[in-house]
Amino acid sequence: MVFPISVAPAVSDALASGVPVVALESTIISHGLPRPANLEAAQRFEQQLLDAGVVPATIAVLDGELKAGLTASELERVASEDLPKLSVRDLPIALARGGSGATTVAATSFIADHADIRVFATGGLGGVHRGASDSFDESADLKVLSEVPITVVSAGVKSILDIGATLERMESLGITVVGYGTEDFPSFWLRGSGHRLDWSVPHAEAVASIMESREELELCSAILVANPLPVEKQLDPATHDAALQEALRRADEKGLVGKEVTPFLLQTIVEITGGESLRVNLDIVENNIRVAGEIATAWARL
Ligand code: PSU
Ligand code: MN
Repeated sequence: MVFPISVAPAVSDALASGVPVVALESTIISHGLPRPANLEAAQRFEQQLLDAGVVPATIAVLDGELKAGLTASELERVASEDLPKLSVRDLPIALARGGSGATTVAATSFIADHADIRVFATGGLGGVHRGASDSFDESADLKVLSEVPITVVSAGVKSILDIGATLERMESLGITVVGYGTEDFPSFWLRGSGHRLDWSVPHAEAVASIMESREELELCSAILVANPLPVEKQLDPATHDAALQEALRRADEKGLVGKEVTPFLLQTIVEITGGESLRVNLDIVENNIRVAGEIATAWARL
């Protein structure tokens, strides 16, 4: 049986000829950013890579097909249709029904790996939620990153999560974590979290050599490049703390569970900060795409 994936010609040509490629996820477009700013942002993310000589591969499921690389009209669909959020466990259902959906970090990594794409830029990863010792709410992103040899650039994880527990789980799961020019694990809207990392790398070439070593060792776990925003671009810490407390309170009040939790918290924080968190969010993705582009370029050279 052939693996049911449709790789865009620009992406497969690039991979075949050693041109750098970076995967992008679609849940951030469909569930993480409000309309209509989301379409503009999705187009900008792709353009930013193209400007750096890197081929973008936005990943989604459309009409029962796993897609790596979208056409302009497919990207519009992802931004404008009400698509379900798909993790890896949802993919067989979407395929069997001929359905469509936006892919999380977990599902995007899985699909990117099958398309032979090695570098992936996102905003923030999923992780262990606060109160997980009772709720067991831990994102499938972590489990999948323990199984897929991809390099994902993220601004750490959001403070909606239990960051310490998330780092502990990444250690147990064998996910390699490096700070990009920092030893303080970023907390998405804020440059740091106070959680120290064991390793940091100074530039993209250093990440590419770690990727090479991972191959030599035949490890199939992910490398997480934790890339913080410059301090002058971070969200004001007082605004951040107040919005976070209020969002967690509202989620608790609603008794949310399962895959609704993360999008609800993210949306509520945008509301409470009057869009300020959104501006920071866009800067973060742009910053991660820049670094992912540099890593993919260094990797293509090796
Ligand atoms: N965290 C963020 N921004 C996001 C997400 C998480 O800071 O957009 C999205 C990503 O697609 C991630 C998913 O893979 O939510 C994780 O959801 P869950 O916690 O339900 O696994
Ligand atoms: Mn969850």
